[in-house]
Amino acid sequence: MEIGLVGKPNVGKSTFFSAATRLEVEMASYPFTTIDANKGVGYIRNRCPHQDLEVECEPNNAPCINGTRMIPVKIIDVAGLVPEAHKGKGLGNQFLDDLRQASTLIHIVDASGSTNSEGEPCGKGEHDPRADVEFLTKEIDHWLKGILERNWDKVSRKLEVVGGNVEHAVYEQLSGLGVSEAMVVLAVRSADIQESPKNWSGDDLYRLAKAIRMKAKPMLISANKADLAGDDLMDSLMTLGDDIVIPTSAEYELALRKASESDIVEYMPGEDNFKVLRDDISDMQKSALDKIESHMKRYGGLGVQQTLEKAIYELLDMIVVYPVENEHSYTDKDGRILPDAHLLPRGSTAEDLAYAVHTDIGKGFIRAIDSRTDRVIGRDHELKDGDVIKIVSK
Ligand SMILES: Nc1nc2c(ncn2[C@@H]2O[C@H](COP(=O)(O)OP(=O)(O)O)[C@@H](O)[C@H]2O)c(=O)[nH]1
Ligand SMILES: [Mg+2]
Repeated sequence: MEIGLVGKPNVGKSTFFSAATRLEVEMASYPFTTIDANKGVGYIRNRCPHQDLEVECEPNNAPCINGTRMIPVKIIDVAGLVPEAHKGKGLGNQFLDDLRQASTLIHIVDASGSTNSEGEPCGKGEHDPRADVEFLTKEIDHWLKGILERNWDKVSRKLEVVGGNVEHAVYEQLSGLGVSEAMVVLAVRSADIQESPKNWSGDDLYRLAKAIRMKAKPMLISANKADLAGDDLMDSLMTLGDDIVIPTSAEYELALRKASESDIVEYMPGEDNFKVLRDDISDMQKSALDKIESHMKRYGGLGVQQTLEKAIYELLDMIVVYPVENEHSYTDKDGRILPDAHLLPRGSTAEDLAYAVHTDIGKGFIRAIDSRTDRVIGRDHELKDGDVIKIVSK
């Protein structure tokens, strides 16, 4: 499961990526720290169960900072997208390749309107960032439509002659794009196409592509460079239809995380304040920090952390669950307390967790125990965020 950062060039994708993937923690090893030039690991916050259970945790896959677990999520800094990318313009194809892997997208726009539609700098407010939201979703829709269209004659003829399920046929066309068959079923229903598959028009396929994109690549908008944007620009973006829009300043977030690494400030990502730790900073540093502080107060934070968390907790509707081997000491087989955190879709059951931990544990599932209550739970028991679960398996 990966988060894709998308948008045209120069809006701050790489700055957002650097900020989000920088976390200073004292840990020997945690997974996939740096994967690739444009792939890394960001973190979403989750209350560590150690706070309620009154133990000290020994994190393995998700560091704990003062009672907050930082749950790793992969982030891809997707190549900048320009209009007509689906026709191969700009880095079109590279963009689309990166996009396959993403389960959710953060569309970064320059809220200050100082980047034109091709991604070149322009005077502040000269470009309307709302236009970018429209163009980007259209690009993705055209790309998906192109894939569907490629073999549609053959596929639809076969459906007519041999029979078969149209949703399954569509699903097969999109393999490798992170689209599940269940998503296709919902999308076909919502696209509400009247014709039989053989007669689907380009417009029908486009509507279907759009419906699939909305299910398979749910997106939220980071109104970046909020530090430059005036009130009018921010207001016009914030009321953009149904989309979730979060004011962000990737540049400030990056500056603050760097300052935290150099022990100039103490800052927990996502909070709306920080503490200056040194009194020997220069006037320039001081005034930069003052600006950041007043921006944070105004927007309730810098937005980078909030954006990641909304993508995972709201768009993807995930929960965090902590599996343990011993339900009384909350340890794994090596005696580590609350070592691992697992991200699972809401609705996941005790058995789903068992499979997420290991296929063999899933196969041998007997029952589970909710460590917080000491109650035995069955395989179909739905888990909730923050659960600490022991699985009994053959
Ligand atoms: N003022 C301001 N500038 C930013 C912000 N984020 C990025 N920038 C600047 O915008 C320019 C483009 O950023 P970059 O991350 O390379 O954009 P990308 O092409 O989308 O990856 C750089 O000069 C950044 O310093 C922000 O939040 N505020
Ligand atoms: Mg970049």
